[in-house]
Amino acid sequence: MKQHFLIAVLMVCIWMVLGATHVEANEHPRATIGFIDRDGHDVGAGVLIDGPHGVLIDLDLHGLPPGRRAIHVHAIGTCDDPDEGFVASGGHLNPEGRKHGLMNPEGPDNGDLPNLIVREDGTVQVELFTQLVSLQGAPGRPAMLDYDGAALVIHAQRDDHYSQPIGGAGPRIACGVIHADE
Ligand SMILES: [Cu+2]
Repeated sequence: MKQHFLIAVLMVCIWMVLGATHVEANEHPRATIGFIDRDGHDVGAGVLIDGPHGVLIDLDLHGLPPGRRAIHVHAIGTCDDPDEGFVASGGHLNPEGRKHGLMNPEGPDNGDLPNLIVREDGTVQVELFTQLVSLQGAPGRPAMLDYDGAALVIHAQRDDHYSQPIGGAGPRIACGVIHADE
């Protein structure tokens, strides 16, 4: 019995050491993103850093209409169709088919984020944080960088964080593909 206990303790120790090494090796996976508008013009860039509890999204944007604008994680990493309004980026990253809305009792979907607040000069610098997704995959946080990637999409209107399917966010006005850092 005592031997079993010691073996169990040893296994926990090995697991802790291996676990710690694993965390260190994967510490803070990063990705970058560059946005274009419907004319294909550059409207800024950002960095995504995946920490132990969620993803920090650091954005520095320009050329956007002032006011509150919705931004979401869309399921497909494609912004090749500005003329068509970035529909190729698909719907929100939402593998479990949850309702949209950070404030919806049946939500949120995994792509939901707070609104951007764009200044009068069309710029916005912001750090967003989401615990609903990961870059490469984490428990309870689906991967943005899966086989078809993901995009951040900015909409023409604000997100009311409640109504379906996208909180009244309106057309897509800017899009950026998330690229893993090598
Ligand atoms: Cu969206």
